[in-house]
Amino acid sequence: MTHSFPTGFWWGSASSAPQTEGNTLGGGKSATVWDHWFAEQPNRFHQNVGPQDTSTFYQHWREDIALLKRVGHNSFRTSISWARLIPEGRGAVNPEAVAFYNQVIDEMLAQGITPFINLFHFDMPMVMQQIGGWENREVADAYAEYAETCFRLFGDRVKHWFTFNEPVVPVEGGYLYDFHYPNVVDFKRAATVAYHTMIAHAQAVQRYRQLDQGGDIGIILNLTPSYPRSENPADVKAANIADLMFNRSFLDPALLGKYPEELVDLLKSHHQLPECRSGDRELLAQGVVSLLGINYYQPRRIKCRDSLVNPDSPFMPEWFFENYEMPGRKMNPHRGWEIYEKGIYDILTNLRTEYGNPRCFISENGMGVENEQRFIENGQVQDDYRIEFVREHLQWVHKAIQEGSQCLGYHMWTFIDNWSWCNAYKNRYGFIQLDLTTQTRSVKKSGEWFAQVSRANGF
Ligand code: BGP
Repeated sequence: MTHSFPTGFWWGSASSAPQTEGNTLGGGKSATVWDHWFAEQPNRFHQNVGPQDTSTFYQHWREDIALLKRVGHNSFRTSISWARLIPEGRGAVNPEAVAFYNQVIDEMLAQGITPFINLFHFDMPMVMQQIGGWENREVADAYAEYAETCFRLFGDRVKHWFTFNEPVVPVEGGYLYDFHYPNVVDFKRAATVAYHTMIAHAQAVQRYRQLDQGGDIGIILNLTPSYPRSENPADVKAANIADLMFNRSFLDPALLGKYPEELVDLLKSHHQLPECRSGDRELLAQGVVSLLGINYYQPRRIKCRDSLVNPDSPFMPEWFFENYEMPGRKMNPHRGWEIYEKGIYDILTNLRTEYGNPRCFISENGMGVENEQRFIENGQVQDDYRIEFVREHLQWVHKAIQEGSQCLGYHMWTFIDNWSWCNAYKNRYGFIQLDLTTQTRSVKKSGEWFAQVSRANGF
């Protein structure tokens, strides 16, 4: 074995409630923004497939957990659905939801799989969106109550909590680039949403610590390194602004308890700062996590703008940079994303040298493949491309650990092929193939390979 990992390394994968549970308006659950948007505009979703029947985990949780074990998981992340647990957003807890999540958590523990539980994966309850979603600071208070309810109900057994998954994505999707509800294009509103998300995060962290349950409270961020096209100062400056906007806007408050001054100054000079309250600085300082999840799929390459900005266009991050397509970049041709394995090492190294080497783990990494059925041979998806993808990323993770990174595990996106928002089932990511008509699950070649790697704790 050339790559062996530290004892106790977390091997597993990640998923989320809205992408796997199905039964989206059953079991006492109320609608999320996804249910609402799909009812309004089904055409926005790939092949008009909406959130209603996603992977049927609500019915098949017991056999799915058996499959987790089969593909070598010692840990697994999913999320709790706020709209299922507290259908009105605030107040009464839905007993059916409590029973469901208890069963799932207990069964995972019985199978020797450590549950990692995230509290919010893009799934704002519609009742909360109707009062403004994250633009309304009351929603942050409601979220903190919901978080505390989860800690009290499940915290005796769950010791790895996460407040948010990729909190920048609903900001980008819902308030800048039109790929999430409510399809707003307005930077100041986006900044408010981002800010209130971190206020909600800090309140949840504070409540978790008050309960003194002895576990980890973390956050999961998609850290996309910004590589400048060249060392030309104009390119470097542009890449730095992209880094501030998309990475450090969440990373700095999560790890340092405060926003980067450079980012604050930039927004201030363009009149885009959200409204702050006195006491916020102290509150944000309490939001420092004890565990950071890192989602990494692809790098971001940046160059300086070639053209002047139209001053009448809406203020956007792209006022300061352009995305750059590097000639000869390695591509995942089945998804259209660049593959740059070293990026995962650069993230871990940056955390070690610039952020005091926090406890962290890879919480998502993976390779989406469109029309993956074409790779079926003798009834099994022969996804050698995915095995190669994982192995090459793990080599860089291994190197970072050798150099001192406190990276504690590697979770793939994802376990079973699942529903992915507007892309629905277009790109498949699972260790386990899902037949959409019959809901049959079959282990892909990569699932078998991963089980071996996990059992050997290396490869
Ligand atoms: C990540 C999200 C996941 C998942 C994945 C795949 O950013 O955290 O929820 O959906 O992206 O994305 P896609 O299906 O668009 O390839």
